Amino acid sequence: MFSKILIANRGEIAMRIIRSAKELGLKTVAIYSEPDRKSLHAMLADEKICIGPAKASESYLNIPNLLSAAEITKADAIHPGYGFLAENPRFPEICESSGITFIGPPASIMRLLGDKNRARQEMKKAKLPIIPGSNKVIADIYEMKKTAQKIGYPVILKAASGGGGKGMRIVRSGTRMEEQFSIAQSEAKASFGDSSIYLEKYIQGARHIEIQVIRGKSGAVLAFGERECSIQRKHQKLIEETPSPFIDEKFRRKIIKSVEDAAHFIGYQSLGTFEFLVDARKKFYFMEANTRVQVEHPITEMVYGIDLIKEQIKIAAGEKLSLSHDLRLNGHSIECRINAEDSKTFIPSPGKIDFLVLPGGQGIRVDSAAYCGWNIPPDYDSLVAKIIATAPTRIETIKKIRTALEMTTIVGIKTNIPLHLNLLSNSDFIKGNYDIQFMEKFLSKKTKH
Ligand code: MV4
Repeated sequence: MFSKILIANRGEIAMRIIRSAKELGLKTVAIYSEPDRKSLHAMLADEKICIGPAKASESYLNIPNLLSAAEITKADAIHPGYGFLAENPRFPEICESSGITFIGPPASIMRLLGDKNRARQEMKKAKLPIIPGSNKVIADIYEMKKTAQKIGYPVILKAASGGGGKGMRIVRSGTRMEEQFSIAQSEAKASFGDSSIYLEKYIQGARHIEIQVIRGKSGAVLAFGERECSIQRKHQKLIEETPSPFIDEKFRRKIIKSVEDAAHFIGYQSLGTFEFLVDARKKFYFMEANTRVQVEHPITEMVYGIDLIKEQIKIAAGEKLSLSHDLRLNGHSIECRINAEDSKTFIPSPGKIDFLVLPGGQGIRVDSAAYCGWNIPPDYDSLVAKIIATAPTRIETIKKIRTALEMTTIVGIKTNIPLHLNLLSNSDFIKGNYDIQFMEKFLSKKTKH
């Protein structure tokens, strides 16, 4: 096992990693940017090092500074968290050449899954169902028209180096295709430095679910029940729940088995997530795989009674996966992402927290790095806290999380708690009757009145 790990991240996820590291008896090193000098993650780690100014490219994304910090503190492993460098294959490569263990998959796996079109082809070989589409990058408008006609409209253009919804364009008919194609190409070039575009059939009214998987170095693999992530706005998830109200035990067993087989096939290592679309006829299609720990990982931990970060650290150290297939899904769990933003306009609301009461009690978990007096810097994402409720049934969980949100008090900044309370009282949400278009419809209804 390692003796000291450096956390190449900030905020709630840095806190989350410190907690598991401490439970494993490991020393922790926090890195922080200038505006994060008084951040909780820097205060609670055993050691801390300032790695640069506010600008992420000069601090949290600065690989030479991160590696110097690891060398100075003699850390033997680095945990990247999510965002920042978590899915940049250069990072594990450079860690490895410096003799520091990267807590995550090897660079080769990151490269494979980072190329969304390559990942598609590979998953097809691994027998996962993929969405009908082009089997390679689209060379020109002629090829795009031909492929679109073959699979039928609507189609969706995706950036090969994209992911997370950035640079996607839905094309509903064959008109103005030249324009759509060139916009998609230039957006992809601007966002990812790669203009490669591929095409898929657009699945309407789908649900977005994902499967957590973990695979050790010796090949032991374990996948978990789905997280339902369809409640999102502009590709930012707002509420996640597990199990999905849309999915039954038979379907669950099948998709879990498919992911375990696929993870095996590609020789996956570490913790990862496979994203799927599920259409109205309950057919599932692989979309992409993420090679990091995700924001919403706690709901899986709650219903399975496990600690995913501890397992991720242990297998990175070469230990055997200690989890086994007799884990049982227990109850229901919902996460609300509390952001520092206006509940109606979504405009970010950084600033000082003047008063703070976070909820607690049986079945309530709060993952946060916020404290009374903390000044949320405007430089990073607006996540203030994740409030997670767990109870035996879905309806009890909804009631529990509503109560928790009502008892939360955050003064000084605006938050999206009012929006969450509205969503959690919506009759379609309560019925489990929603898909990826839900938020758009929900928000347009509210502004009409
Ligand atoms: C799709 C899709 C429908 N059909 N692909 C979004 C995130 C990225 N992983 C891929 N995403 C999607 N891919 C096909 N062929 C729907 C989504 C999607 C989505 C699209 C528009 C608006 C919101 C969305 C939310 C989740 C998924």
